[in-house]
Amino acid sequence: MGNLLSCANIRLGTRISEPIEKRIPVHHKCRNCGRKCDPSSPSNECVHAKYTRTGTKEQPAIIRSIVPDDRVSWSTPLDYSPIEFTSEKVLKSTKEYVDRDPRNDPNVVIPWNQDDRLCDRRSYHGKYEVVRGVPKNPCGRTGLTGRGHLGHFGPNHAADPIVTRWKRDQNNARVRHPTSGQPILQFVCIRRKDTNEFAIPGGMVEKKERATDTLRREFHEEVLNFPDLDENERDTLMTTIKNIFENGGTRIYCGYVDDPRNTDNSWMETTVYNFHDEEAKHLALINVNAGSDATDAFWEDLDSKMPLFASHADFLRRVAALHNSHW
Ligand code: RP5
Repeated sequence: MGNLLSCANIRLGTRISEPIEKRIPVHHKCRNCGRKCDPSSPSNECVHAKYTRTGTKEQPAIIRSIVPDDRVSWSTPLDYSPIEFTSEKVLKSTKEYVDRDPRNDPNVVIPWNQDDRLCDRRSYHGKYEVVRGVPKNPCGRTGLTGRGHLGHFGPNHAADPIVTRWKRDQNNARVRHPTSGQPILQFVCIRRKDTNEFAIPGGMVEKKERATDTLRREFHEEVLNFPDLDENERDTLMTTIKNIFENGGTRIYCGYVDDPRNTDNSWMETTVYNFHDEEAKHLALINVNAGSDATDAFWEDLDSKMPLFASHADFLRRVAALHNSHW
């Protein structure tokens, strides 16, 4: 696979050298901006104030401390009292892959900024600082310290496969958008079980896994669920998908994600690839079905108006630009 990827001019693990401010326009969904921007909340607070997956029966609500837009950067002064929060699930986990807190145990030594083969702790944005024993979010304040629901301090790596095809009419002609006049792309979309939001079927890179393998595994787990197919049919489908995922794809983005789980000490980074079926010969023919982490899976038109989880709208915008499609 390495050869094929290099033929397509794709180098995995490439570090992004541009300044973060240029690459990341948002640090928004993991922050309480302090303005009254949640129309659905009776208390009129910021839509992202409540930490994700809290405020449930199992987990009382955690509200992030306020970080105004112009106080996100660590270099701007702020009278700052972030809330410390790590979920019970993370704290009690005995999995080898989930970090223990070095602040509570001097025997815990974590190889920051390194890939120790079990876990890649490098950031796509260069070396991060480690302050009082834990990493400091390179994009600034989030109003929350600890790990929240994330297993690692520092970067938690994910991979996002964007599978696309052209929207076509009964005569197989590309459908154009009535306003923009540009052809419409469709992508494989899921509805996430945890937040109920629309999303790309991505997921966490598991221990010792390469991000490129995560792309296929997650696509498989989240959208390919065919209880009605016999073993042969399923094998044929799996072989087709395996070939396409191994034969390249276009790298769209790698770096920080504006994920609602980010904290001052733990954050999401991802590798995004686009697998496009230009002629509707393989991936475009697949009927997708929700798998383990999704309540629904379907082909959806790319459109800037669609609300999506984390930075997924930004990734789709990049795909639309790549194919000159409607956005
Ligand atoms: C996002 O979280 C990434 O872009 C990826 O889609 C996702 C991975 O987390 P899980 O879906 O495994 O929760 O930041």
